[in-house]
Amino acid sequence: MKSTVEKFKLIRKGHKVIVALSGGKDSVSVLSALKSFSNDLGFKVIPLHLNLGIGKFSEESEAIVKEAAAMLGTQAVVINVRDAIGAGIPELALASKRPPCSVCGLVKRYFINLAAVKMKATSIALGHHLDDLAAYALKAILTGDYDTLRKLGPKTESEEGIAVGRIRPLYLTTERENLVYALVKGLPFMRGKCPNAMRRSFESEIKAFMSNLDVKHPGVRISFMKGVAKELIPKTPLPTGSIIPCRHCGMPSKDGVCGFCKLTERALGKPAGPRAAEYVDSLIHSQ
Ligand code: Q46
Ligand code: ZN
Repeated sequence: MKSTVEKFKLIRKGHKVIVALSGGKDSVSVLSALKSFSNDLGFKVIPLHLNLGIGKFSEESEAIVKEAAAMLGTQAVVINVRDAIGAGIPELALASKRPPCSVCGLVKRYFINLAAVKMKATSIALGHHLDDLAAYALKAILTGDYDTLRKLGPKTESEEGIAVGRIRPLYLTTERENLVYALVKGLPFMRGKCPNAMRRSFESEIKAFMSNLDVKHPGVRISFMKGVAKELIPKTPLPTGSIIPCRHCGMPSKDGVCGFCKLTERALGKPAGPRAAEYVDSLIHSQ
């Protein structure tokens, strides 16, 4: 992970890096590894967790995140989505008539970015590993989805004051290596699955195909992702239209109202961006 951080210049001296922790092995390993060389490279690490309000699953995830953070000598900032806006993922999905995972993805991206902007973080570290990223990238190429492909690099750039860039320290690390790391280090991590987790069959097929290929031709996924980062992403055209601040909450939007404010207006009758911002502000000031 350290060599990936150095190779792709993901973190520099003086940076403030938020680690988005789900409680799973991947994000917990990222926190552990980044902490282990943060003094060496001179950056600061802040663990951040979102309690999504998905019953027992969310309670267990929060407890594991707190345990892992304490074991690594730090404390996690925990955003409780239900406390923040009065509804968790199940209620939002029901009221908006959208699939829980699509609502969840939007809510997670929104709160993590919001917290990172408020904390003036330099980047957000995500726990996406090589197996998933290589499968997503091949799927994007096979289906001609270049918008998605462009987002699959080792880092995305920040937009001053409204969006904090994301980094992927596990870009060249396999899921298996990551699991071994977590086990060897004795890190606590969530073993149970979210009740809403679905098997995405096409992605799983591609993932299985690529890991078989990697057994026969070791390193093929690494060279593929290095090629994606170095050759394909820089040559993929940027989308047209600019990003403008949401008129309710100031977060990024394409047309003046962000996806989170649209979703919450539909589900709760009022855009919840301003309420979320107030909650995150008071959380940060109470730390
Ligand atoms: S937490 Fe959220 Fe996942 Fe649960 S509701 Fe779906 S997206 S499955 S990673
Ligand atoms: Zn908004």
